[in-house]
Amino acid sequence: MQVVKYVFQPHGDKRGQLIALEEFKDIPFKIKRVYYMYDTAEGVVRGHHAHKKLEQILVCIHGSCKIRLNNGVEEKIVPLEKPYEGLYVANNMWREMFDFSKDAVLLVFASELYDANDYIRDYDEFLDFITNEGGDKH
Ligand code: T46
Repeated sequence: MQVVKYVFQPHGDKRGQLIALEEFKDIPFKIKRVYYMYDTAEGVVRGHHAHKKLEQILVCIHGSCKIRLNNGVEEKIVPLEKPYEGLYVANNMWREMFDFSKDAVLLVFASELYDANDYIRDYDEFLDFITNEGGDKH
């Protein structure tokens, strides 16, 4: 399983850093939605689902967290701790977010609007989906 991490180019000067992200240039899809999570309680694990269609880029713009990715065959844990790194999470990928630092802000760029029907929340159903419905394994 290939983990795709983008390293964004900061426009730094003596005032500090600035990162600008444009769709199809820095983010590999049209950005239809942006959301972020913060104030995550200690020990919390979020996610526990896959998406049928949605693609995303996750950036921990403050603090740190870890992302567990599972494509139904392999699993990888990816630490996110730099505001200039973005993790690409494809469709058909089980994800969990955990080990949030107290100050973590996890920003997400999404290729689709929110659609509750795009979620697969049961792991066995996810395995069936990628096996039977042609979900490609990344
Ligand atoms: C994902 C991971 C990385 C909305 O109303 N609109 C939205 O755009 C989103 C993302 C969520 N919500 C509502 C739905 C729930 O009532 O916010 C609540 C929390 O969402 P959820 O439990 O799905 O959050 P996570 O952290 O488990 O998952 C989220 C995204 O939903 C998901 O697409 O890939 O972050």
